[in-house]
Amino acid sequence: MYKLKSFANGFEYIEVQNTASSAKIALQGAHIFEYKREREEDILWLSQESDFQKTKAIRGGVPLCWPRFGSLDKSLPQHGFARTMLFELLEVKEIHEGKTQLILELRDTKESREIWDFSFKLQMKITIAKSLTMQLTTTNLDTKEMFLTQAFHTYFNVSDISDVTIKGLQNRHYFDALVDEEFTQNAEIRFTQEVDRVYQGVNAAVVLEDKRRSISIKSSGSSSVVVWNPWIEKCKRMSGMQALAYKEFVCIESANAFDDFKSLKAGESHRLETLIC
Ligand code: TA6
Repeated sequence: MYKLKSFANGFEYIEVQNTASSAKIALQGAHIFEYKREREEDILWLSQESDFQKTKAIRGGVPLCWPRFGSLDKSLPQHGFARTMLFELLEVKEIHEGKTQLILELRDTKESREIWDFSFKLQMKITIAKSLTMQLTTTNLDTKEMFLTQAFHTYFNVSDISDVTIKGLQNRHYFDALVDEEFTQNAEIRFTQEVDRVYQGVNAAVVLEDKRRSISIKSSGSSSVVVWNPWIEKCKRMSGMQALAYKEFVCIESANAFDDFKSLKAGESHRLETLIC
């Protein structure tokens, strides 16, 4: 079952409910801001300060960073512009009683071409079931080559950040954005301070272990993973975040970032895919 709904201010979203799971997806940014499996707490964290204002990025859920991850490209907003643009809902298919698939699409507009002079098609295919599958396909409809970095900037709901362990990134090199230096990850990741790292050469599932559950994040079309928690001081400076919110989430972001960028010739496509289960 699915319904197209809107908040009092006209902000539109799709509500999906099936026998295995439920979800809410904003048309703006094709932004999944709720995903729950039957009889479980939300897998995704959503800030209590989220007020769903048009053209303002939602804090939490799965923001799409596209056509840039990060803020290295000063000609574009941090994490690009897709997360604040209105996608078109092309299709909702109820594959079976426990699996619903949605396809949303964004095309270049006069506004997008003013800040990023490319014709493109960006398609987000979301499968809501006992697992959550996200497929973001970029097609270069322009005549010139397209440089692309991107990420599913997924905010995972956790019982307490101090009880979290992230496995699967041992022995991977990472760029530490806090000190602009490269390191190698030796042990499993625990949190006792701000963490903002881009792991490279990732080709296996990353596992988020929390007191109440273990979640696997497996990607294709990507070999970089971002791990971020703002910790105490940065959390206080973040927009749309309460002072103690850092305790409630960790971001594990399947990406094409840094050395894992993509270059698409005219007519070429690239798909970033992530399975959360
Ligand atoms: O993915 C980590 C990061 O780049 C952090 O440095 C922090 O800026 C976070 O994204 C949130 O960015 P946003 O633009 O959503 O406030």
